[in-house]
Amino acid sequence: MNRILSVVGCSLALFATLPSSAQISLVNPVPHEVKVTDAKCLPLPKAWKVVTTDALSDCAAANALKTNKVGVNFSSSASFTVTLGVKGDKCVAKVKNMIPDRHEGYYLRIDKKGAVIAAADETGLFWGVQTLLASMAEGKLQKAEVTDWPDVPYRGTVEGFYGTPWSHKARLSQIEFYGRHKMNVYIYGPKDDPYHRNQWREPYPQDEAARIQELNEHAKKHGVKFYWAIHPGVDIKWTVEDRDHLMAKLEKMYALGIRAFAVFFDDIWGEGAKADKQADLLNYVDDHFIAVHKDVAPLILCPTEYNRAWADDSKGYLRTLGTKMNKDIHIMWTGNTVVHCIDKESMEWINSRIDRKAYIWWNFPVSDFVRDHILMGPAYGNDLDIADTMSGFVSNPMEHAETSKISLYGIADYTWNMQAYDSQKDWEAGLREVLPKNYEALRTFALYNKDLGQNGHGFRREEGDELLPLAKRIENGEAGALKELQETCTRLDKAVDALLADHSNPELNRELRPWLLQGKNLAAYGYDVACMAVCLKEGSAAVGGKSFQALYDAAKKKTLEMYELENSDVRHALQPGIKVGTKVMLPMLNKLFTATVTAYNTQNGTSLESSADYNPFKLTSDVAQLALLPVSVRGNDVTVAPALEVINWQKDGSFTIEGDRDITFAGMDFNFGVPKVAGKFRLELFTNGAWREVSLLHYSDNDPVIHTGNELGGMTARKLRITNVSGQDLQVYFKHFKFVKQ
Ligand code: LOG
Repeated sequence: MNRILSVVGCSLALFATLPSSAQISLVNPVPHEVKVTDAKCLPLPKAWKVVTTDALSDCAAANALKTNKVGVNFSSSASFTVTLGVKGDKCVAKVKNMIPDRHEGYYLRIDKKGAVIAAADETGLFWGVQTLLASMAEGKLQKAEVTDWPDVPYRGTVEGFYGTPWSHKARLSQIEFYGRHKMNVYIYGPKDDPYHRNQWREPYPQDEAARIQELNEHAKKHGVKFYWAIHPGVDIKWTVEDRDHLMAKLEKMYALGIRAFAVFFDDIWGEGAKADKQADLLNYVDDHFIAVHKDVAPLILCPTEYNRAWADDSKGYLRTLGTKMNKDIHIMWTGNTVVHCIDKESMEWINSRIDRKAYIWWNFPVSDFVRDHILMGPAYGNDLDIADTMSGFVSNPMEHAETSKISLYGIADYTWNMQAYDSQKDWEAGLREVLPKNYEALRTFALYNKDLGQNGHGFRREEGDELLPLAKRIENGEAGALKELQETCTRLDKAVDALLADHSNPELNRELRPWLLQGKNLAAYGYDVACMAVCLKEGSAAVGGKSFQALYDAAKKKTLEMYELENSDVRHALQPGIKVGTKVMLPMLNKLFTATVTAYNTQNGTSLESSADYNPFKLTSDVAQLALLPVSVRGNDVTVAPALEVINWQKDGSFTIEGDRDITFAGMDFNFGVPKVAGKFRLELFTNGAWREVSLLHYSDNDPVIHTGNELGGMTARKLRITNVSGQDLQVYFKHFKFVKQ
């Protein structure tokens, strides 16, 4: 009996309840229209052959079938045929009316004898093959018809973060992952590749050029377009000479085979930030490079005012780009602020100014401004009815490439089929994809690694909501709550052990390691605190063989170990710490610790220290962008994490760092990214009840590093303060700030 289950319009929730469509539900992104033509699955064919045109015989789609990982051999004598064709090809003439009239659209029919994939273009054909292969991942053949297309024309990532650029191996793996999940864009623009930004005029050394060439070739095989981005704004002069430098560099990249380009002007100010000059340059490149070569994708610009908070309508930067710059050039946009979710109203706002559909640069899961966190949560929060308002949507991921795949999995789905997007379901599936062997453990650990913590961009994520009822029950002293807390900690501890021991995805293991070690500390601390509370509540002399005092000592030791781990070599040099579970779990434990110790002190007349937090340095500032920067310590070095964007440091604005005890200074240096600014700031130390000024200087006229006068060495003070005394609002960077204790 042939049962026809028609599921049109991508309702995956419905799918999930239908075991018969289980194979198609393995496909990510969710296809738009699916008709399961037989509930029963068949075994996979042992072999298949490809029927196609000469022109397509060596295309990416055909090759993906040949090199498939689902275990089907490729043989010209196989009876199972996969027919591939694009619009107009004879071999798919019979189904030509089924091809969706959309870029990259495809129609796929799978039946007993074979599969037919008919697509609008070659990329669509590749996506059709991906759907076929994904549906076969569990070794079963599901008879079905799929009609599918992407909602957003350009989907993928921009490697656009500060910090260690991805390794070559990581990039190869990313590109393969994008292809599998129908993302068609990878924009190469790591801030810390010198040939992208600081030395943009210079050509790549040979070995690096060869790697870029390999990435580009690899991308072609995976349905992905490799965009190379240049970032000339820091020091560009609007001269013919510099324009020619830029053109020469692009030509060099063209010669390597690159056929897609972007020009970035983010995070700069001054001369490079002028809209009319940027528009002139981009138009020149468009007319004399893109148009001449004919086989190059439309240009992409990342503007200087790339978010609404920075856009000054009265100066008209965006409107100048909108009117002056050729309409085929895309303009990137991060939303209402640097890090923000995207909504309809803000899309209308920007589109009306730039006179085209904005190309979204979504700053998630990027963590370069909160390097103490690793972001393993779902990709949620963007409106689901804005597909038609944008030309592209790319995510800026973390420097932790493998871990980023958890949220990229969802972003692929969101951009392909927005209305059907279910971030939670995709989160689960994404976790499963990166670590199938230990998915449960990864999920447990990820629950504590979703939020970014306090940050200058004010972007926060849900974390630990599932713990809130428990927190309430603990507060109310309800029966069983402490036991549940112990179990929660044990679960976290076991998950961490399982992940530390799992090397099935070595990159993931390497990236997560600092946070896993911290997760282990957190679990141990939580368990001790729970036992302390049990001990107090039950009035027992000991819990688990340990007295209250012993448990207290153990918990205190753990907080110190957490702090030490944060400041050890496990962490990356620029990373301010290693944070896990900071939104709900740690505050809940700290609160319980303090309450328990306070009650114990009252009962027993003791005076055990009841505060849980351990951080010897505190930073305060009335400069908004500095106020939330974390301070970290390694050995004698005390460092404030750098800020990445331009800092608007108002007149008389200052920041202060205060220690929990006196600090004896050995030295200090800092870098505000520009020379000749030492005289515009005043450094003071608070010593013997008064502020004392310390002189500041540069060693030379073009040295951006600010050094302190000799009088600093040996001075002892509780706090230091730096103030903008120039009498004007200043724009500077906050690249580096460090002092050294004796
Ligand atoms: C940078 C980007 C960085 C991100 C998050 C854009 C367009 N530029 O503030 O390189 O990764 O924010 O820190 C940015 O977002 N500047």
